[in-house]
Amino acid sequence: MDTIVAPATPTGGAIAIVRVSGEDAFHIVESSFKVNLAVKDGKWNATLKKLKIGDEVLDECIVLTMPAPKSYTGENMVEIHSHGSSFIVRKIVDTLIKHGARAAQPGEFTKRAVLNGKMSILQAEAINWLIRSENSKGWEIAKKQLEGEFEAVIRKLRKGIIDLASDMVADLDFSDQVELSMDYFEKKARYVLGVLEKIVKSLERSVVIFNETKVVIAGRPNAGKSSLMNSLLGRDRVIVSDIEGTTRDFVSETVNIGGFRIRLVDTAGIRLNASDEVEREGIRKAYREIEGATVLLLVVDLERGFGDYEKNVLLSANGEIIIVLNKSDRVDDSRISEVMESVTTWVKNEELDCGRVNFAITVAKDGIIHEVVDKLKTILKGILDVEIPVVPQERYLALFKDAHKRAQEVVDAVRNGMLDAASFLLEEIVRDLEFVLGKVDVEEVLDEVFSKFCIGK
Ligand SMILES: Nc1nc2c(ncn2[C@@H]2O[C@H](COP(=O)(O)OP(=O)(O)OP(=O)(O)O)[C@@H](O)[C@H]2O)c(=O)[nH]1
Ligand SMILES: [Mg+2]
Repeated sequence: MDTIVAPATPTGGAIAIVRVSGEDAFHIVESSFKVNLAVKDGKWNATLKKLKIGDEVLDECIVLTMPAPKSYTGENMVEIHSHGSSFIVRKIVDTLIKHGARAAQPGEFTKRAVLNGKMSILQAEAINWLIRSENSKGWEIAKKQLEGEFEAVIRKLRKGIIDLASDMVADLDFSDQVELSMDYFEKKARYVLGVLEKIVKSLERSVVIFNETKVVIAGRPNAGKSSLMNSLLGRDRVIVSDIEGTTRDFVSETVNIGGFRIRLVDTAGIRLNASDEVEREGIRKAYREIEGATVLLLVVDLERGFGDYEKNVLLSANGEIIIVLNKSDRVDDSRISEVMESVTTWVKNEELDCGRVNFAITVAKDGIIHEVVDKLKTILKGILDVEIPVVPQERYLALFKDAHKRAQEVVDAVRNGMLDAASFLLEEIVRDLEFVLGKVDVEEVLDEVFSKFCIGK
């Protein structure tokens, strides 16, 4: 394979590292800079060397040699630690290329590590997210996947499914000697469903942990959305007025709540009979924000109560919900109970997930919003509770949702005594898991995964 080279550090640091990997790595470095690396078989070696281009010393560098197979890629590798000048780095890379190395593609070092059996595809993906992790939870998830925890879950699940499918086939083939009951099959199928459910849930949370958490404020015009936004930000960011439809487009700001970086979005008031096109467009955008919210703050004006506006919004929400009962200074306690009661009754009738609906009583205009902040913190803490450590790699997201749906179909099929259909579905799930493990369509997986890496990794 070619010998590849790339800077592994961003510009602007005190030290820069250039990586070289490939069979000829040592030789190319030696001839490029007129040095003798004195590589010892099987041993890493770090020496301080004056790197020369022609007769001139370019820089004094630490040169680290790592002979195959004891290196990151599994090939002969050299790391050159120079001073962090972009000029020096460019000179080093250019000179190596002149002497036979090739510029590396994004992720090519890690791709080689996978191809040389130094790590699995799941570990390689974990590394990419480890680099991107910005908080302790993200770091923990990526590190655990790197250590193989997620892979172990998948392998165990795969084995369980294969055993179950073969029991089903045996039952179909030797039905006169049936020994296994339908209860047995249903119990096993439910186990598969349960694990996939945990994975899907963990993935959803992982997406939030590695990205910004979006908290969207919605509600009818004049409910006090912008007042709530300003109070949460601690400053007057959005115009507040008693004219309905004051906020026409959505306004968004980043805040830190309970250690979480949050994108807070104030939307245009949902008015079903919006008077003009500008406001209607604002409302369409508001609905898109509502659908994509991790947490929805639905502001209800206690004087006006819970009506069709609010119901429409709730039906569009996919995340957690806090019903913000605002303008509590204008009503008495019995009114508050009445509105809460009507929300609860409606939620029950619609069979919305009650666990997602919380209440907070506020006076947004005076900044009395601690109940919202407390509920928000509790919900965000819950999001941190990820049972299975899995990074939010795009190729898993849809795949595990599909697999989960299939597992539900397996349970249904077993209940209807259709073991042939169930075993067929189980085989499909096994194929999905093998795709995740990189056992099938390897090239396709590698290309997708490594195109998203940075150069030098
Ligand atoms: N009494 C009382 N008035 C409030 C409260 N919160 C907001 N208001 C008032 O209600 C009016 C509307 O407030 P906004 O925050 O602009 O409402 P909005 O939901 O953003 O309205 P649009 O942008 O038009 O959709 C303003 O006059 C606020 O001062 C509250 O808790 N109590
Ligand atoms: Mg507003």
